[in-house]
Amino acid sequence: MAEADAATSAAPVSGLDPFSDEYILDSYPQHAQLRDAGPVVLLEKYQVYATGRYAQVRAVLEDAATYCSGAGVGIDNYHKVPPWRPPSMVLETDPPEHTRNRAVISRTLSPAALRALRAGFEEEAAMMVDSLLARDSFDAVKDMGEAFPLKVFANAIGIPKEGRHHLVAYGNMVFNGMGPHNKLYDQAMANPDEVSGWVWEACQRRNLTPDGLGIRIFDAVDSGILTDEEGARLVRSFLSAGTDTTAAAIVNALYCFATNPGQWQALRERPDLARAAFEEILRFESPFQTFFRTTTRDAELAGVRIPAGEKVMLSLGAANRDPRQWSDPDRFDITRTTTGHVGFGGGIHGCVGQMMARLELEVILRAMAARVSTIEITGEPRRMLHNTLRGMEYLPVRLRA
Ligand code: OVM
Repeated sequence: MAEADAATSAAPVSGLDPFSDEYILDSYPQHAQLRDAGPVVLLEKYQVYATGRYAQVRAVLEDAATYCSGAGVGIDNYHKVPPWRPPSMVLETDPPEHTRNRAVISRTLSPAALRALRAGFEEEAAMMVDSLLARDSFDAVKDMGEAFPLKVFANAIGIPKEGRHHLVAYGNMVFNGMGPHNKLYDQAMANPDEVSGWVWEACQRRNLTPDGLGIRIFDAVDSGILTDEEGARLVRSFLSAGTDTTAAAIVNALYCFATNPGQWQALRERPDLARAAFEEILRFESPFQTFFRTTTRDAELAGVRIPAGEKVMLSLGAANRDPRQWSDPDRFDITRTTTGHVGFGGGIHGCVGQMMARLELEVILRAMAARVSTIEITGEPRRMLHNTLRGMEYLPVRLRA
């Protein structure tokens, strides 16, 4: 099915640069250009293929045999450029290793394990919102987006309390590191040894609390499935994937509701919509905007030929607003059906931490819905310039009871 044949055509060439300041600061018109340029295009500047259309993004996600992850999910092809860190054992692998490693992570994030975390998360969310209500205004990026996962998620994994700010810097390296070697890449990689060193220490068995999720990974070491080094590297996946993504989601949630006050009132009236609201936030302002796959063989996507060994960029952000898939895609509506959004990716690599992310966002949205009547932006927000994540660098907010 993925074989190329004579009926296929070459990809149209596009001059768009998804990693430029202009694209990042004004993404939605640029996403439309990417989608309208064709189902698959060749990005001239980087000589990689790209799609922003929902149907093609979905098709690539669902065909891991043709579109692999083992050559990295950033723009660099690890078969040609050495990875900047030892590759992730789950994000940057293919079956059968991927299947085995993902199962180890998956077991630690069981429904029972997540249920056990809920009450503590609720308590922290209530305390956080109460203290923010007492302030005239605050920075939603630092005081909410980063503060919440650095406390509750890091506690849940069971890593040391000292130095957790390194997790934000590390996430910046991981996610900016998926983009081209531009100024954003270089800024993120400014202090690699200190940051990576701290994270690697935090992943070691001796530094994990006995009641956290991180130490459970080492059960697979004890049963001989993984080596000690592999155990630490799987714990590293929690820390890589679970901080900056969630932080961006929290900030984007605040931004969506501050700019759509009617939707905030709708959530206050029906706090049971909190989980649905989070899915719409992921669709509407997807924290994880782009990642890549690499073709394992000559492929054909919507009639366009993609040779073997090529990088294909998936714009999740563009797919989540593709008018070919969604009606009125640029409207933020917490009551819409969001089934099938690709904010968590999809296929065999679909976010393994999604139930954790949902738990964190649900408790925050519920804590706010119970206490906050209005969410106001009090100054000039600054969008985060970032190769992969969509979020804010600064978002001054006032909450009123
Ligand atoms: C990992 C990893 C890193 C970043 C993201 C991610 C979205 C996973 O190290 O496994 O999933």
